[in-house]
Amino acid sequence: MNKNQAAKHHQELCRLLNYHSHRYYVLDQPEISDAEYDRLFRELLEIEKAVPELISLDSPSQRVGGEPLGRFEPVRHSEPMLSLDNVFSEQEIADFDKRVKRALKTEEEIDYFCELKLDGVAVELVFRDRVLAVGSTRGDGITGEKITENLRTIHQIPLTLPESAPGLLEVRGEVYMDIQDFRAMNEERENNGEPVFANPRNAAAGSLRQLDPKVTAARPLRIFCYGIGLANEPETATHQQRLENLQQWGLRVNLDNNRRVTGAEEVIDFYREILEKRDSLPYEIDGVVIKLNNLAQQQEMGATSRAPRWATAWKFPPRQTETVVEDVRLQVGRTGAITPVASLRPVKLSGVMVSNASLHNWDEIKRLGLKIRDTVIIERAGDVIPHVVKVLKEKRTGKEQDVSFPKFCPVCGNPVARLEGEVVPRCQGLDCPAQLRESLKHFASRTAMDIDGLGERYIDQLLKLNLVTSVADLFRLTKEDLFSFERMGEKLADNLLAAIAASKHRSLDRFIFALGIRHVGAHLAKVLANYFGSLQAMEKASRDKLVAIHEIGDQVADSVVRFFESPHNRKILKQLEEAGVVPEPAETVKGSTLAGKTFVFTGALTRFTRQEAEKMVEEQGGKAASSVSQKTDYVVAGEAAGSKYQKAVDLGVTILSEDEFFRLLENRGEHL
Ligand code: 3BD
Repeated sequence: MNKNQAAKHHQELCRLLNYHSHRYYVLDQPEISDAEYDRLFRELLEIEKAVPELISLDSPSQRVGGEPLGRFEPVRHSEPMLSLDNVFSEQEIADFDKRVKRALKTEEEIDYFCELKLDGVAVELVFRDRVLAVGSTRGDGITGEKITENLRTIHQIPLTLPESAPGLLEVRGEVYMDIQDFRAMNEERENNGEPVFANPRNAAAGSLRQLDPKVTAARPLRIFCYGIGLANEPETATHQQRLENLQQWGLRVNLDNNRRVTGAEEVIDFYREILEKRDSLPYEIDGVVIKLNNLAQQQEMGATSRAPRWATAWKFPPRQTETVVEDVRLQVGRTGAITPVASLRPVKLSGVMVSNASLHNWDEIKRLGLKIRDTVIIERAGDVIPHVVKVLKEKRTGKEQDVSFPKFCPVCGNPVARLEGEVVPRCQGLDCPAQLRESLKHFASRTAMDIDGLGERYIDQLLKLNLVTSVADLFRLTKEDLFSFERMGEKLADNLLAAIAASKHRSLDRFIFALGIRHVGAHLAKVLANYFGSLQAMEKASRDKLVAIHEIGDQVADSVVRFFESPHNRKILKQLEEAGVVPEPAETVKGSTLAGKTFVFTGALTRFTRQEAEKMVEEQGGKAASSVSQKTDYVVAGEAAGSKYQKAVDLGVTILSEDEFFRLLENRGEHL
């Protein structure tokens, strides 16, 4: 290939990769497989290696993160990034609406554009000649910090804009992290002994403030754009149209949630609707932003030096507040795990009274340095019950008491043990009523056996009346049994019995999940059900057989084996079977993530034997072959790979390291 051809090919690859990256990261509608994307990406890297002058600022290869910076340079925004005024009530929004009408000298209802107020980090992206040239933080609104390299690692930010976009475009947006991604990242940090971030916003801010872009590249950052700075904008009448333009040019805007409304009443409807939806959104928001939709009207109202007069934020009630820990109670879970829960002096938090906060575990108490009677900050994030964020040690009076580690189960009085390698103490009582209560709750829950109507209230009555000693007893209940409940009628009893009977033939994965085997959540229950097909097959599996299954590790395998070894559990399984609880067998489907792909392994693998690796490929629908040919899709090269490696290079077959191979297997939906 001569240089000219190489340049052309390079340009085409950039175009293709940018197109597919946008489909995948922004539209969430990929058209090609990860492997195919990866192949294109590798081709790009190869060309750039051969002809380095082709490496342009907007090449997809430049996302990965270049050399670490010494410091962040200041950049002045060509137009200040203003602040937002705040309102906190319906009255204040009505006042805002009146001010707008007065300023515009109109009595007609105003068109507003209502947006979610993302709780992230405000940034600006400067596109010159349709190429991302500078990216910066908001800073004080006048001057921010140049974090171009870090922003480039965010796949939802385009590196180039299409021909239709203006030559100069400064885009403003909010970089944020999804709550799920944030939790997963914190979990991993905790496992690695690294400090955790307090909330998604801090995590996003911390990730953008990395001098090494490679660190930022590994963080799950996202962006929503909400406005522009200096730009050669085409004729545009409304804010809504502006956002639609941004979307057309490949920028990510939140048009699914944001919308145009007419008049203050509808603004209030929007606010209430979003407040209601707040806990089911994948990201944190701290309110809504109300903007005049008509751009001419925006002009007319203008801005102070601090904030536009044509917009306001309407903040939600805070999710953090201060209160006092009055006591620390002990809660016993279905596996006997004893977790501490803080009893709080009741306070209002995001609009509801709360009197409990989760403390997760005993290490958490140590980490927080928490004592009983401490003044603390609690926070409610997502749908979980509030947790203690911080102890305000400066508010101590000397009357605080240490929280003591439990020696006996608070419910059954049996001794508590903290097993090796575990952070949680557990009640050792097999007949602990608290464990039984929690097992029943779990068994009947929607994601397990889904026994409609069998909630906490009835479970407590069943236990109080001594009607059940295990989950198997549920299937022996009679109508007479139920009539001894408080407020139980004919119809209710029939319904409950019918719901219990209906659960007898749930799918195998639900049943496995319902058993409450330690470390086997809904997902792994599916993996096991699909692999074994029946409980009988799973019961017989050895530890070795279990760990050979993709996604099943030592801990899970041990736990499964231990579960089936327990005479107590065996007895209950037998009783369940006798009561007619026979789950639908699962089809032992193999994964299809590697369907049609042929792998050849060469060199020494460090994590698995070659047989095991080949088996994993087959489990995912792929084929393992022994020699490299045109038909080979991947060569996985371990240490000291030899002639097969060379052959793969010669034939242009994709070569994976062991790590890359495992990532491909895990198929986390990311490109390698
Ligand atoms: C959002 C200003 C205007 C362009 C000024 C109207 C203050 C952070 O989702 N619109 C949004 C969001 C933030 C906005 C504007 N629209 N300004 C907006 C915003 N949908 N979060 N902000 N900002 C962005 C800020 N940031 C840090 C410190 C002080 N102020």
